[in-house]
Amino acid sequence: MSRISTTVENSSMMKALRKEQTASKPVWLMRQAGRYMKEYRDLRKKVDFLTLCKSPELVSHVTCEAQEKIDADAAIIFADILLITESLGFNLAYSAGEGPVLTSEHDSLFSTLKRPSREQIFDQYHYVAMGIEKTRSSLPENIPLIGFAGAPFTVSAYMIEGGKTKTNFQKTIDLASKQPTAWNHLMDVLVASTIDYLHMQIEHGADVLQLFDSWVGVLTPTQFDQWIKPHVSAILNAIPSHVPVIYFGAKTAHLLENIKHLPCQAFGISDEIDIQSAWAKVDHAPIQGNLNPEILLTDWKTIEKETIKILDATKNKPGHIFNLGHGILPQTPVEHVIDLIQLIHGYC
Ligand code: 1CP
Repeated sequence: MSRISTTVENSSMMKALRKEQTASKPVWLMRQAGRYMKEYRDLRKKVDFLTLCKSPELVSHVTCEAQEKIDADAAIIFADILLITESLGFNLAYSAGEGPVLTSEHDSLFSTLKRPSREQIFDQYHYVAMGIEKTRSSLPENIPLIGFAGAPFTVSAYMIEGGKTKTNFQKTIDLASKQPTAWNHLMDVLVASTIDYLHMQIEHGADVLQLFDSWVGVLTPTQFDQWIKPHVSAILNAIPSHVPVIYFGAKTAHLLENIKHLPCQAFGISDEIDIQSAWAKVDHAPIQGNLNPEILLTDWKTIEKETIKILDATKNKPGHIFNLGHGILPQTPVEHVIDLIQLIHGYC
């Protein structure tokens, strides 16, 4: 049951993704539901992170609460890019200090890794499907719901390194460069399961998708073309054309001329490059970004100045969605986020 509502289609976010003029600039923020918000921290005192991700009622609550509180023009379903690894035989845990920790019985070449069937993905992630349905029915009709997945490189990095990298992705780069057969097998399994996972999200009400390739910026353009592009393209080509997809990676200024060839609707831009140059590098395709999240930790004058720089640089040019260059930092004052969005909406 795929769902396209005319109000969602006419929202500023969907219009920007089609490069149409909008009355005000659409804005949402990566990690807009999370630890910087008191309501979220209070809830997390009562439930652990994975239990929260697996409770459709709470997922819907957290997703909608954040969108409403900051007045964002889109909501992103509360989940995590690493949930998919549970269907690949990984034991996933989140520890307070260290972040995600992944363990499995797989050997170092992942030769025992098997592609889960489509039915298995739909069964195992039924909680994501239900979270999306509940969220879609609770959100205002004109607010698009963004579904998401991690891209194969970024997810594989956690599988190979066992969690947050301690070797600056060296183990992952070694596998890709020295064990091409194992790498391609790992990518094929991730591509197939990610396609099924995203199809499920579309069927249950996701209006837009974002593919998070957060750590791809550690690669060179040649490595990107060789190790990443075919697999990300396979995912993007499997998404029905009425669903726009945003591809995001941090610190990818040196890759934008390669990234622009991916078959997707829009590109996430991180903050190490000015938005005007980034836009030129992707031939003025729709973009999303790119305020440095650390700016939100400073004073209002600085926030205003840096925000207006981006607004001026993209003024009267359709196809820009305001966002941060990466996720909101947990120590961000929520008032700064609310004021930021008000400033963007009020800017003519
Ligand atoms: O303690 C807690 O409450 C858990 C913190 C947390 C949260 C709020 C984690 C653990 N994941 C999430 C939610 C989440 N993760 C969302 C939905 C919330 C929203 O955006 O509003 C999304 C889209 C993600 C995606 C995600 N998870 C990414 C890609 C985005 C990015 O920031 O680059 C990545 C890399 C992860 C892995 C992950 N999960 C959690 C943490 C702390 C991390 C990063 C670990 C690291 O630095 O390597």
